[in-house]
Amino acid sequence: MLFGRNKKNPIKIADKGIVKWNYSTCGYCSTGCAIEIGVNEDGIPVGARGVAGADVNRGKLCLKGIFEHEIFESEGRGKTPLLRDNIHDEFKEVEWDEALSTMASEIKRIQQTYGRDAFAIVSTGQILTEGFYTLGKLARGVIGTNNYDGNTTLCMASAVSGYKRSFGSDGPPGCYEDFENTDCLIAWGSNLPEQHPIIYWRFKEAQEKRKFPLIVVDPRVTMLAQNADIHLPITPGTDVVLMNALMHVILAEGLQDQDYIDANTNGFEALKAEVENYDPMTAAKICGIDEDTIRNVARLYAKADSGMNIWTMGINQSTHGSDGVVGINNLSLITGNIGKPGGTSLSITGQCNAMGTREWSSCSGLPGYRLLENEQDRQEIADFWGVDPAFFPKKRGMAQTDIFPAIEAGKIKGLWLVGTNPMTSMPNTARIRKTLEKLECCVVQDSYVDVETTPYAHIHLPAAIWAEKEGVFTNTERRVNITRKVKEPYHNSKADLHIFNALAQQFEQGRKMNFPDQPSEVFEEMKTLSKGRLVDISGMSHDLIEENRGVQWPYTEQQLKKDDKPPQGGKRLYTETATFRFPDGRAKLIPLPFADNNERPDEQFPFWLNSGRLVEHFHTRTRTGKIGNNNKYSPTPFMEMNPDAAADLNIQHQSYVRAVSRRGDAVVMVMLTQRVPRNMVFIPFHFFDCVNRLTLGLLDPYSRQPAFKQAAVRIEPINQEEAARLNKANRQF
Ligand SMILES: Nc1nc2c(c(=O)[nH]1)N[C@H]1C(S)=C(S)[C@@H](COP(=O)(O)OP(=O)(O)OC[C@H]3O[C@@H](n4cnc5c(=O)[nH]c(N)nc54)[C@H](O)[C@@H]3O)O[C@H]1N2
Ligand SMILES: Nc1nc2c(c(=O)[nH]1)N[C@H]1C(S)=C(S)[C@@H](COP(=O)(O)OP(=O)(O)OC[C@H]3O[C@@H](n4cnc5c(=O)[nH]c(N)nc54)[C@H](O)[C@@H]3O)O[C@H]1N2
Ligand code: SF4
Ligand SMILES: [Mo]
Repeated sequence: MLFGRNKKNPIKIADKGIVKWNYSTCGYCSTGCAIEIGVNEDGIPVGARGVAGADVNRGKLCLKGIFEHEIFESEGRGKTPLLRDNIHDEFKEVEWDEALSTMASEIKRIQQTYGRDAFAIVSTGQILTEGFYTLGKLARGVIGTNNYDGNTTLCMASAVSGYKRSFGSDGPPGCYEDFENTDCLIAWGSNLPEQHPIIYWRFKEAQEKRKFPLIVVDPRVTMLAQNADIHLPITPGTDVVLMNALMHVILAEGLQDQDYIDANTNGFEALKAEVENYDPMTAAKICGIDEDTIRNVARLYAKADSGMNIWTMGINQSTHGSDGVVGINNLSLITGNIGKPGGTSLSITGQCNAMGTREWSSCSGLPGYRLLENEQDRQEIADFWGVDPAFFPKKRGMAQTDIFPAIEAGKIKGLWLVGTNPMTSMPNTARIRKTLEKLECCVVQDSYVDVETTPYAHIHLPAAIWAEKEGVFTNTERRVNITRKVKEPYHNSKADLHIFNALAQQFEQGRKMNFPDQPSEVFEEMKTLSKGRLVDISGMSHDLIEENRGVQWPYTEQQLKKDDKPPQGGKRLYTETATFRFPDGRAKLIPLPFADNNERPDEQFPFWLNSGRLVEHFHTRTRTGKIGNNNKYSPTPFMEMNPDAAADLNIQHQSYVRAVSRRGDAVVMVMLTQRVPRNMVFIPFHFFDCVNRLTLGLLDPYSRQPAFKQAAVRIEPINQEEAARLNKANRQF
């Protein structure tokens, strides 16, 4: 019966001696896969596997999750706190008490000399929510600086700002299950197969079962575009024009859902008047998509019973980032596609806990989506924490992208970087380098000591990584999932939560307040503060979350009492009529006139510079650069270039070139591919001293997010030996 069995040579999986599997949530992207880490009898993590019963990933993991157990002992981890007076001195190894008391006295000195806001904090989207909440309490209630923000300004700020402008609050209204219900999907500047492989799998499986069209808007032929029914290779930075043109057609042909508009929105007439200016013929000249295609897509989307829009960095990282999000929301609202199965406007988030920081870190406000500008919100939090409400600023301070220029201008003298690496991730590296050199005190709190900001640090605080600690993350679909502690922190590193608590004890006000060290106790505080808010998690507990492999918010105490098993958290927001977060419950339709304000290619710099990501790497490679099975796919900085453009310049495949912008230059290996059009090059941003030496990073006026995706460069052939030598320095593995 088992015919040919011996010929097949089945794969044998080596026995790794795993004695226990620990439940966790992947610490890379915002998909939020449930993952189990296997430890051997010595307690060493030796394997990883997806959790079958988890709704998000149903047993699957991508290339990064599969090797995630290798990060605990990876190269370059920080072992013990480091301290020095001057960035040109050697570091000395110190104990935590000395590092934190020095840090606290530096904060006090800087604040007393230059004012409270002269000490800034830039945090991340990658620590556990309990850590975020505690850092917020420390920053807002104890240190009291208003210049406190996160790297989410490089990432999700436009989505947050667009949701607030349209719906009155942040909070993505849809979920992954919408793929199983939609009749038409438009993906704007989002490359799911590489950046959210398991969300992609959820979409693909849904589409295989029930055919529906996929429309991809991206100037590059990404992996997702290769799968599209219609690919719209848009002129960079002009999505708002395409959105207006789609709405023009929808309204001109009466394809809108007028009943929904009348019952749920304000501003329809003003929107209508604006989109009248964007007939497809005029729009085509700006956005590069022909008239017929614009009309076809508008009809396909508006006539579908339910239509879904998703987007990621192709929209957010633009000078029209916030407007792009509002434009997508406008499209969804006029077709009645919010809060219904398969009809939504879903921002695909980025980092594993980009949502957690938005909800709980107090970065741009106060916990639980509360606002510094709202007196009642300030009073509630002040009472709960035991702080004088007058201590809180009355409006939010600087965003990350304004903090760096303020250092340059001498207004900010001290900076604490928590889990972010601006030397590689911010635009215009040369400027960031000079900026960091100006600081009187720079603290780097990172799981790695070889991160590119360490050379500018006076204090390095080694943080425990991911599953060396316990707590929750929130994913793209508002699902809160838990990471249990798999092992003790590496050497003398400490959990971020512990570091924040210990620093709080260095301040008189911090000693008066409650700073619990147990993540479950911190979670209880968050639950209490969430009651009655949009982000209500009062029905959840760490154990309930683990049992159910994640629970979506809102999940209230009342829902818990109903004893529904498994707990049904909030799949969708705004499911009832006029329940948006403005006083009258109506969403806003906002007209979006287009202003062409990007750096564009010209004679001197003839190529668009596009940048983004690869499936095997995560961001600045502090982690994936050390994992052989990830790094081997792309150890060398490279650039996608169109073969016709390369032929014009006599550039060969796999040769090195210099890419030059008005800011600087970068040496990269050429990869010839039709993925990019003739007037564009694409460089992944994972490499140090590479694409961000070139980027300009003009800011969106609402969100302050940089336009990483649009700049102009020229390409020059160079000496190959010299280039190869330069590039060796960038190889981490
Ligand atoms: N493997 C891996 N996965 C990740 C990450 C990672 O580093 N590695 N990072 C995570 C994070 S934090 C984030 S934010 C997400 C990002 O996820 P994505 O946004 O999907 O990834 P990117 O490659 O940055 O950009 C997506 C696309 O935007 C396109 N684009 C450029 N300009 C425009 C434009 O003007 N209009 C439109 N419509 N599109 C444009 C680019 O061509 C690119 O293909 O990925 C998350 N997942
Ligand atoms: N050109 C260009 N630039 C970009 C982008 C682009 O598309 N193009 N994308 C932007 C986007 S969307 C993002 S999100 C940013 C990302 O930019 P960054 O946030 O600067 O990049 P990461 O490498 O993720 O940095 C996270 C740091 O946290 C550390 N870390 C990991 N786990 C922990 C932990 O548990 N605790 C602590 N304390 N530290 C930890 C890591 O070692 C790493 O140094 O880059 C932005 N920059
Ligand atoms: S898709 Fe994202 S969350 Fe899932 S395993 Fe991959 S990196 Fe982790
Ligand atoms: Mo991001």
